[in-house]
Amino acid sequence: MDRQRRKILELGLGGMGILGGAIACSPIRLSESQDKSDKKIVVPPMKLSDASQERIKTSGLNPIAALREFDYGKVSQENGRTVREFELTAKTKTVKLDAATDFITWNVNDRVPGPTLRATEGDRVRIAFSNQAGHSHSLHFHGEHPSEMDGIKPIRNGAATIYEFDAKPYGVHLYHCHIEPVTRHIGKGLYGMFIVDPPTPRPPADEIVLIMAGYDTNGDGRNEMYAFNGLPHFYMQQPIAVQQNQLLRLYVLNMIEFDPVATFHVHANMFQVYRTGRSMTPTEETDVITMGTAERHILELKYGFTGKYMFHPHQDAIAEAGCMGLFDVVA
Ligand SMILES: [Cu+2]
Repeated sequence: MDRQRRKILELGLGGMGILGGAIACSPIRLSESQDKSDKKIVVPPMKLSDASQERIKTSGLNPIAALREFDYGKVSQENGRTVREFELTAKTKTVKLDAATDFITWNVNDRVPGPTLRATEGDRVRIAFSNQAGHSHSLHFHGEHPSEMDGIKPIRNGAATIYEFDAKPYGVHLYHCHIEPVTRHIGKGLYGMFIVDPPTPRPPADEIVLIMAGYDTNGDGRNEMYAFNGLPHFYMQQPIAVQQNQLLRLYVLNMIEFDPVATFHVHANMFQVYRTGRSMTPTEETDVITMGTAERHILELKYGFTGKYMFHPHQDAIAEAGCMGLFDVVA
């Protein structure tokens, strides 16, 4: 069995029938540090219900792929350093947030959120960005780079550009469209996570991406629906299986426009906070952390007891409108 196939099976996606084919085409990879480590990280199979499979198919959104999939780019060496090339395309796509709600997204690579890009501090990152969305867009990255790579210049529909810079500093970052009104361009889905790993890798862990976002479905400047990784209420319907007594590393990003802050809270546990992922030692232990728009953190925890545990912002109106999920801790 080849390595890619084995990874897919380890991720529990092998038996997904119609979805298996679609997901297997995308670059599902555990983090490189996990790949290289002797310590085996267990990713329990996600047994997708028929309803979940149907919802992923009809919604046009795939929160399973967003959860543990990292895009390390096409890797090469230039003058003795690692270069990672990414191809990102702005697209327009109508998705189904629930049975009654169609929503036109502006997005990257037909996904909301866009792919989670990943590099190691000091790598050269080269992003070929093309715009096929019908409107002007751009990609603005957080992190350090020269002004000409800051991604605030509109790239017209049908045009392309290259953003190139060194991946630094290590931490959890993000990218998003920076065309005005930015509230709309982010609110309609043109964003993703950008992880820069430290030169010395973090300890092995089950690594999970959770991006909170809101949807203004009627254009009134307020969000009517919210979601983790794109699809409202999905992880309540389909809990995220995690292993008991194993380090769980959450990369959490708040991309909610229109609401000034959202918190992130886990039930029945505490987590270690690595603010913006900018340290190797935690700065705080808590069970609820407040995040303004674009704030992001690494949160680490272990569940000592099996069972189902909720996670959600403690602005409960946001949670109840779709930004809520469950971990299913298994032995
Ligand atoms: Cu845009």
